[in-house]
Amino acid sequence: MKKITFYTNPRSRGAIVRWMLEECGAEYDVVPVHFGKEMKSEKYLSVNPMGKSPALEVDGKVITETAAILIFLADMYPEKNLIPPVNSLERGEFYRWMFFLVQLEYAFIDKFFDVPSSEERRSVGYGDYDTALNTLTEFLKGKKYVIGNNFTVLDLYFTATLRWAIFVGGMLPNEGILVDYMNQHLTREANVKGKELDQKLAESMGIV
Ligand SMILES: N[C@@H](CCC(=O)N[C@@H](CS)C(=O)NCC(=O)O)C(=O)O
Repeated sequence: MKKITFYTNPRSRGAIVRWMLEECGAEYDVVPVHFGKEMKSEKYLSVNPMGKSPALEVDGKVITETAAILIFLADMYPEKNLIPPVNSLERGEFYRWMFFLVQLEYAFIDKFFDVPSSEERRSVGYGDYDTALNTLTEFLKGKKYVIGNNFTVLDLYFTATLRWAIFVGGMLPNEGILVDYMNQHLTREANVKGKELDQKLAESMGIV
């Protein structure tokens, strides 16, 4: 069995990885990392030179970037059926929406910090905020899952990102197609357990 060490701050994108670790039924150690000094310390920079959370160490190899960690874990636990098989057409669709989401994440952050969409920004991968959001909304209309007929890591990542955009970012209305989609997955046992574990970790770190 591989040794997994999860470096996280429970108030970071680490919460998404936590959900995934629980979804996979993984066994892992947790190393809490505070924002600020500790995250930029020599010790943590030797794990993630970006000084950011989350990071996952698996048998001594470090993986950073939430999307990469999620895909890696989905492949590591094939029996959980959280990613379409390599070489299937669904795997192509999977990549499409995974890369779409990674860019949509920037659209949300730009919107949150009020970075203007303009002509000069037309080489930005996500296009413009409204088009990206409308594309997603149209795509998810009447759907429970992004791909096929079962929950995959894409649903986990989309749901967690939408949760952030709605509840933290306050940038989407708390109703409609995206919310209906999100609510179907938020109640998953692994998410509920992950949230509980993160809450306990936050308390032990003195984070309110
Ligand atoms: N591309 C990275 C982004 C990681 C990231 O920006 N994490 C934030 C918290 S959500 C962070 O650790 N910020 C602390 C800092 O930059 O000092 C990912 O997808 O994991």
